[in-house]
Amino acid sequence: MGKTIIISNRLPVQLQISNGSITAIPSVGGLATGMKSVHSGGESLWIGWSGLTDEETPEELEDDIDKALKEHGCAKVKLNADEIDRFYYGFSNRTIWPLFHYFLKYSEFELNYWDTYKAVNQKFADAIIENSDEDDTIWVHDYQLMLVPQMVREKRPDTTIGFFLHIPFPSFEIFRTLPWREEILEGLLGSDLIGFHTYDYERHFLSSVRRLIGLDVSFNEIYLDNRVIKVDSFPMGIDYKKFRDAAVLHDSKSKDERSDLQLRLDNHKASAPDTKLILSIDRLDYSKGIAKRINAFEYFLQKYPEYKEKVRLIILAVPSRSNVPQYQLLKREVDELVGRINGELSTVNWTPIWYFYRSLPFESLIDLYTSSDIAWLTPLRDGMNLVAKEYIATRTDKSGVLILSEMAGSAYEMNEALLINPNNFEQQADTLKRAFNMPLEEQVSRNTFLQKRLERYNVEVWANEFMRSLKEKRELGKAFISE
Ligand code: ADQ
Repeated sequence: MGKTIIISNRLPVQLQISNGSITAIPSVGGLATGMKSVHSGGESLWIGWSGLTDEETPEELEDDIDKALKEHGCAKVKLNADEIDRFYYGFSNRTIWPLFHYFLKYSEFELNYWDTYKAVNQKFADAIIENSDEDDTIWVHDYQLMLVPQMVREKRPDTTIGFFLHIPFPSFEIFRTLPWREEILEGLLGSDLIGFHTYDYERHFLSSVRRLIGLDVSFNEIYLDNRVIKVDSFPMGIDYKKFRDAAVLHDSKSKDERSDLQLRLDNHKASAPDTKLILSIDRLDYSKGIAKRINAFEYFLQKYPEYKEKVRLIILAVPSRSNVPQYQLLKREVDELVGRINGELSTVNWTPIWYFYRSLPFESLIDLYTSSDIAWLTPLRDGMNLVAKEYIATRTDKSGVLILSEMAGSAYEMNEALLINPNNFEQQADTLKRAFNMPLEEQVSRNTFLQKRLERYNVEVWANEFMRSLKEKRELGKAFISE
């Protein structure tokens, strides 16, 4: 039984160089947490980019960096600034990301980006070959590395390879516009198991495989040469206990122990008890529908002016990919919209929108989740959307209303939320009104179901289910060969 090799664009640690010494700090993101059960002890290795380009890495520290990474079970792939520019900001985030989120007009088809994407994927595949044996199990993550499975398969025909896509897989009609569509599919088909968040993404992928490369597909299996490739959906969960425990701890804090943000939120509640807080948290990304949400909020206040001074929208946007032009434009648009609406509608006692453009520490996220009466998440497309799940997990008294876009993968599992179409302002205005007036018993009843499901299908279960399915596939493959 070999070890498990995990591969993602970024490693689950952050390197910090100060005074000539290196520290590797584990990341706290969803993926890093979820993989804990898979990535533990000496049984696994995580391969990825360290976050420092070659230009930012002092040569004399290379060995120390490798040592620091090794302590966390990690090994790095070296990338220079040009590669990051064309592979990460280029093909990954200016070609694939917009296309897979149905923003066809933003998608750039640059040969230059594609060539670097191939070269960098080859670097990752080479790092896997160098660091693994034939009987290891390999799990490749996400859209930056879609060619890796096939590149590894060429050198290691019998190794077990799984791939998970964290973003949507678009419908055939969208996917077919990509000049390198066959190469991407062939890259993915190097895997034994390909996982998606939802059944629809799985269906779209199978349809593209059938129609673009004419392979035999039966139910969720693809037949290629002498191999059978399984395609399945694995909806990603959250670390439910972590959010739950943090919320319980938050509830137990005395006034002295409360953060400044929490005191401000408490003051707000105390000074205007019949006012409700609506929360939205996202990376500042055009796929998250932030600008539309602000417009919809303005529309809500026009349609139902009686809610002026009764609601406040908190927008927490974490800076993201700020050297891609569309993200800069979006930043300007959101800044202007918030400025205009606050300028036009604010009164001495009321600012309709509180806008934070920054990453906040975990404790502050908990302050916001626990203090908000409504969470309003309106992605135009979203692979899953973990914020929706995090909000529900922190509601210790089961109060709170989740308004969620039906375009988010999480909407498939969160039927008790109020599901909306983010392009329909009329529906959203009415839904906000409904949320505002929802009886507590109804909130409790809806959230009871949601919490039970989130607790059961947490991120650890997600990772274990994927690994179980991959190993099962390996055993079946062995039985098939020995027959
Ligand atoms: P993201 O697009 O990043 O992930 P999401 O699933 O919502 O989207 O995860 C965001 C994470 O960042 C959450 O855990 C949230 O708590 C955190 N976060 C957001 N704003 C923050 C802020 N200002 N400060 C600190 N933390 C903040 C991609 C896909 C998703 C998919 C995930 C996992 O786009 O669709 O759900 O991967 O597969």
